[in-house]
Amino acid sequence: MNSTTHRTNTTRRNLLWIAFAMTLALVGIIAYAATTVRAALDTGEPVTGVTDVIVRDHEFEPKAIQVPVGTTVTWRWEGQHAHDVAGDGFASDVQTRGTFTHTFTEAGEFDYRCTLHFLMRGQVVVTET
Ligand SMILES: [Cu+2]
Repeated sequence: MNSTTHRTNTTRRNLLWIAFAMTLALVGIIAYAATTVRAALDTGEPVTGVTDVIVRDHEFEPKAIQVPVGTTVTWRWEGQHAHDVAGDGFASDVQTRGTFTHTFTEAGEFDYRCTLHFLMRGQVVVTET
């Protein structure tokens, strides 16, 4: 093996290690991102006894509430950035302050989101009285 061949082999081995390490790092980043996104999209158990939802940067608090039919839910903007509330049959303006209200007249699970921020998700569970 002459020195040029040796250098080429060493370079190739180094490149393979770098590719391997980068692949491992990429897999780790993807796994972490998937876990983070899944956690963010999960609105969890709905909170009862609450009709106000705070619109923060960048989440709804609480993420999920449970209210009886006929309840008017109020969203209050408290963040610095613009957000909206968009669900099936209800939608606020994109706004940075103020409130938005919607009265739920039918039972069901109403998912909503902020159309500007993919991970901002919320849910209103409306129960029969
Ligand atoms: Cu938003």
